[in-house]
Amino acid sequence: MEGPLDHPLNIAVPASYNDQQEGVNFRDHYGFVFYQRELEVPKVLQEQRLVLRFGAVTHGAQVYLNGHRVAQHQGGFLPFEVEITEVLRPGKNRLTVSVDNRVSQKTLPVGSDSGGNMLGGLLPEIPGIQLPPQNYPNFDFFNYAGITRPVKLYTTPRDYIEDVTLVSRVEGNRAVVSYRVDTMGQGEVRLLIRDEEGKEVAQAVGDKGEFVISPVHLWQPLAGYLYTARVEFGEDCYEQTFGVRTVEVRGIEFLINGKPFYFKGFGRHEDSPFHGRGIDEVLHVKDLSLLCWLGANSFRTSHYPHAEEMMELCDREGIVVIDETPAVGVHANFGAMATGTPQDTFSVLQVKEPHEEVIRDMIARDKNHPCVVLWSLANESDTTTFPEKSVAYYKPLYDLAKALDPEKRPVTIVGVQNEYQKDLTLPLMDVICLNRYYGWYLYGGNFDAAKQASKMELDYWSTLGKPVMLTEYGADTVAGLHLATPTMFTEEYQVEFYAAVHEVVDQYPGFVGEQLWNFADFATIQGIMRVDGNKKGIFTRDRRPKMAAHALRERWRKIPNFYYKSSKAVKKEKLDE
Ligand code: BDP
Repeated sequence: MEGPLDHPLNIAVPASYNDQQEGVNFRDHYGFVFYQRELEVPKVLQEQRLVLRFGAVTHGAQVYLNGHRVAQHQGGFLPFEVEITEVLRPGKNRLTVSVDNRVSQKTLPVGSDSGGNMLGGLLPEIPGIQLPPQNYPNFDFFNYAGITRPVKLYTTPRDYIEDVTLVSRVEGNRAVVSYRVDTMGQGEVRLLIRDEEGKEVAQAVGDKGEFVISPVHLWQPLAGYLYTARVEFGEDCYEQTFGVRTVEVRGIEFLINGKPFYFKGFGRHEDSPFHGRGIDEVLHVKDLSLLCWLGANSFRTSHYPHAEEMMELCDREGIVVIDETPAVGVHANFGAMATGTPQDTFSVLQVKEPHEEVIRDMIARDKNHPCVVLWSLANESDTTTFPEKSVAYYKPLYDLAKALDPEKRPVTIVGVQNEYQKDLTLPLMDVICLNRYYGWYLYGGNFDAAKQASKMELDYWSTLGKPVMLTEYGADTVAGLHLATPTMFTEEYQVEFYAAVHEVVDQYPGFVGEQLWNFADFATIQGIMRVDGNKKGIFTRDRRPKMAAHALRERWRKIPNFYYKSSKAVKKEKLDE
């Protein structure tokens, strides 16, 4: 780790490396890669505390400075940092980062290095042929890897601000905001609160306490409004934005600012040509622009926490976000791990510790974002093979999320298509989130059957008296493939598929949202189930709308953000006229 790399290739950071060079061995490389660069810090900064921060390295990272390991981190979608003040040498330093893309039965997301491929099944051995070591993701997105989010070197004084937490409650037309500032060293904490126009609206002194904003301008869906808390501590200073809004589940309603909200949107992947899963801020802006064009109001960060730059943008734009952990593939009877014999997912997989850690880190990173209204503990976990074991696994995680979130937002788990009557885990959650493929994986081509099956399911879930929503439903659609009679994979079929689902869900008062699968086509592992990736996007991978995008736009622009399902919707619409 001390010397320069042999035969290095030029790779751009931040980005996934997989699509930056040609060759199967490069794209499908399995195991470690090494990044290296020189680092020199100007003398003027050397009096400060120097911190090296990685937005995300997928999935495992070891960081070396001049050959000494200074940090290691497992988990590919959340930040980590290390203070390098003491180890940095004057002049040039060599920074090396090893990146490990392997996923296993002990990692999140879950993978297998011995089983079959998620979409292709087990490979029989061929005498004399060495099958390349390969990683089998237990999830349906390409296992992009690398230093995927920005690497930053920042400075603070020796006594510094470590963390800021702000939680507000609304009382009439004012907000009471309780705050906490964690610091290292000696000094007094002072806060100055400004509104979006830069006008001072409150002040506070001390490391914890309350301040009042009166009158308050609420953060609203599609009308984000941010206050800025300027925190001063000795010579250190940090500006933390926050919004004032409330979130609550009451009976069958999901309330934002006390009003029943209706989710319109999709699951979104961080995925684009060339960048892979690497950050692309142009795409962030473009995707939110398309979201607004559609008349949508929300998305889920499927299936991992998205870049914090995106979360900040959502705060500004008022986009409502379901924030999801990378717990995808926690299912030993599905995909790469399916053997045919029912296995106990929660003893086959050893992911409890990483799961707790990722919930802790996600909430620590995202707690101050007003855009986040719901935490998703996992996507499509095995909740029904051994229902009690699933409860024993997820109930403590639910409690952990509640305990860690200073705002106590609602918590959910996104449920897989299964024998839902057996499921004991979903009913424990605040919102029932369902991924359902009636009309695609089940009853494909038969909308009557699909509608009937959906109705039976929604009848069942309605008895719980909790809000229910779809977090996935969709049909693979090849852009440009048309037929007058809708057939699977054509654009016409995708349009009819959504129309059929909507006809059903519109009948249920406790149905609080539709997030389809997926916003855009995305890359997956190769296999007979995928034609150049997953094609369930309503946009192509380069963000061209399919017919369904226009149809959804027609629908969503007519659905109000609030009161869609209550009688008040009628009154509200009349008022708007
Ligand atoms: C669901 C998964 C999602 C897949 C989708 C599909 O949550 O990651 O991409 O199905 O099959 O099972 O398209």
